[in-house]
Formats: sequence, structure tokens, C-alpha cells
Amino acid sequence: MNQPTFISPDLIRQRFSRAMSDMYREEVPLYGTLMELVEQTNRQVLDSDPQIARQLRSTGEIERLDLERHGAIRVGTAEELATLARLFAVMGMQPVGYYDLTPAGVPVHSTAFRAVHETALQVSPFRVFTSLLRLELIENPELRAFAQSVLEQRTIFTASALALIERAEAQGGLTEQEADEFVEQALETFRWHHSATVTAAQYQQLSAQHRLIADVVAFKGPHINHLTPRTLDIDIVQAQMPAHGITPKAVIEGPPRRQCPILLRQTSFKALDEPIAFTDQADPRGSHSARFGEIEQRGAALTPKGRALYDQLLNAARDELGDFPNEGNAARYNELMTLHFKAFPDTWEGMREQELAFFRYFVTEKAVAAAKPEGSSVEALLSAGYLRMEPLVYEDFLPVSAAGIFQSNLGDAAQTHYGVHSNQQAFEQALGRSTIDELQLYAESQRRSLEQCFAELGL
Ligand code: OOG
Ligand code: NI
Repeated sequence: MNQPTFISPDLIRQRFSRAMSDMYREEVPLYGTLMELVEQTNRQVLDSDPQIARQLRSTGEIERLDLERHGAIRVGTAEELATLARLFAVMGMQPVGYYDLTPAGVPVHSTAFRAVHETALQVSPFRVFTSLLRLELIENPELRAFAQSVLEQRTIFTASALALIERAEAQGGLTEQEADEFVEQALETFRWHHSATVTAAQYQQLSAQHRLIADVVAFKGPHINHLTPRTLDIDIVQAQMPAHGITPKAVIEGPPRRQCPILLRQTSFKALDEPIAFTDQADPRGSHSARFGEIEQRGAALTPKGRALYDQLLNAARDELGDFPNEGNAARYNELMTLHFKAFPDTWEGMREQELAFFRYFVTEKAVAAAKPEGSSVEALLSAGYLRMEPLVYEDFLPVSAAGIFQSNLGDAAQTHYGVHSNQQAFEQALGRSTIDELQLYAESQRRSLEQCFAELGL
């Protein structure tokens, strides 16, 4: 018998990301508005800044820009998380990084499912920030038991999705037709439900413990709560949001505006209040807010040393502010951030020299035309003009920023202080595997690009 031909997991991910975006655009019209604003701004930036256009063209990022987005979901049990890991694996997505949100008063810990190799990221950089509720943080034992039993009764995957995951694992892939069905079935897990699985009173009890607990426990599945397009200039989009009927959060999370963007800058708009029917109601008389909009601007991935400097400067600025950033202190916060981040070199060359960021290297036309170079150190090749570099894009998330995004949707009343701390081991046990260290991935990408340059130069 002939071996069936399997479709690449990267293409399944690309299709899934598109299907998810179409579903979300249909359900949350403001997401469509935001997408248009981002597209318009990106076009403006590309027209007015030839250097950015050149840079995006030379790295190929220009082709992924319109496709690029991340989403987020929250699940309630180890089994749900472990099965999600298998579902995402069918699309070539692995759990990268561990994020502990408890220091910010959010009772979850998280990872990001994404592609890990630069060629796969190029086909589709779709990522899903995935949080697991930490039920052990519900103090009231009765409420905890109730939440647990509600979660144990639900199945967040369709029977066909489960069967296709098993088939992909057994066969080593999916055929074209199976992939189409998989995308359709997998999408169901992330759909919004207009009815809850608990009574109005039970919802109130869960919500009083923490709004996030109600969001995870009271529904049939882990509805996608936002999809985030990538903009080339987040300050422009932030400034233009109000004119488009969107109210952004008070401050942009992440590093301040710079010549050479690093890591990730993000802003969001508040979650919408949506009508919900509880089990003791015939029609949707209640409401729940979970779904919101967010935009992001991605910059260079930082080395461990660069990341340590980023964390240090961010903490110093926040300490000096003395409070969470909010409407009242937003201007002061931006000032403090700009001030503290003066200590972070703002040229690519400066960041490379101090080993603060990861880069991709390219052989120049000059090198192709010339004889074999004399020196063979990266230094020598760069200064001879035989190599050129572009920063590697940061593909991950930032815990302090993520906390800010969570908080902006929970309201200030949700500020809780948990006595417990990160528990990566428990998270990985629930996940059924370990998470991948993102810094390792960037180091490998950088190494591969240098190896290829050396091979091209015959060194
Ligand atoms: C996730 C919030 C974090 C980000 O981009 O950092 C996040 C959530 O609200 O579930 O999406
Ligand atoms: Ni997000």
C-alpha cells in the first residue's frame, strides 16, 4: 500500500490561525476594527520608513507580518492542558517558557505554544499564551471542591478532534483532508458559549473568589479571549485607538519607545460585557466579560545578559513609581521608563558588542564578489563588510507585561496577594512534558545563521 502524503504541520498551523482569526472577527467586531487600524498603520510605517521596509524584506518578515498574531486561553485541569499540548503538537507548536502570574495576583501559571524553528516561524508565527488555573489557590474548601467537580464533568474537545489527534500521533501526520477536518474540529474548543454551565448564584460565588476563576470554571470550554495582531508602531496605534471607538489601557507594557525596539511592547482594550444565560435562566439575563483586544510590537530577542538588564531597569522604574501604572501616573511612568532605559544601548552595534541581543547574520554582496576573507572572526567579517546582521525577533511573552494585560481586564478589585510562588514542576507535571527554554532557541537560531554564513564564505 502507498504511504499517505502528509501535509506539513506548519501549514496546518497557518490554516488554523486564519480560521481562528475569521471566527474572532465575526464574533468580536472590534477585533476587525483593530486589525484595520493595524494594517493601515503598518502600511504608513513601511511607506515612510524605507529602512524598516528594507529590514523586514531582508529577513523575510514582511511576508509573515499580515499573518502574525497571538491568542490566549485559560484551562482548568491537568488533563485539559496535556491534551491541548497534543492538539498544538499536531500543528507543530511546542510549549515554550514558563510564566508565573501569582506575584501579580492572578491565580494561574502559563506557557506559550508556538513553533520553535526559524523556518517554521516564517510560515506561521502563530502563538497561544496558555494558562492553567491554580485551583489550590481557592481558599474555601467547598468552593474548591465545587470548581473541581464542575471542571471534571466537562470535555473541551470534540470527539472528532480527539480522534484526529490520535490519528496524527499514530500515523506521524495528517493528510490534506484530515487536516481540514482537524482545523474545523479544533476550532470548536476555542469558541465562545452564550450559556454558562453553572447557576447565576454559583457564578457569583466563583467570581467573588476571583473573576478569572469564574471565567475558567463556569463555561463549556476555554474560549479564546483575545487575538493580537503585530504592529510596526504601537505608539501610533495607541494614540489612534480612541478615534476608532476603542479605549486603550493606560500604559503600554514592556520597554519604552526606542530607536532599536527590543522584546515586546503591548497594549489592550477592556474586555466586553457579553450576555450570558446561566443554567437557572431560560434566556441570557446575566453577563460575563472575558474577551478583549490587544496589539503588540515585537523587537529584538535579548540574551540572558540583555534580559537581566531589561528586568533590572524595569524594576527600578516601577520601584521609583511606587505603584502599579494607572491612568493617574501614566505620564510619570513613561518618563521614568525613558529615564532608566537610557542605560540600555540603543544601537544594534552597541547591543551586539555588549552581547545584549541575538542576531541573524547574512553574507553581503561584497563578500560574494570578493576573494576569501582574511580574518574569520565575526568581528573581522562584520568590519570588512562581508557580513551584515539583523536582530532576531522576540517570539515570546513577558511576565510583568502579561500581568498588566490580565489586570487591565479584571479591574483593580481583582488585586489579590498569594502567599505561594512559582511551581514550574507542578505545571510541567500537568502538561505531561517539560517546557522549552526560549533562550536556548534563540541561541540555536543565531548559531545556525552563522554556520550558514561560514559555509557560504567557504570558511
Ligand atoms: C493572557 C494575558 C497575557 C499577553 O499577551 O501577555 C497575554 C490572558 O488574559 O489570558 O495575552
Ligand atoms: Ni496577549
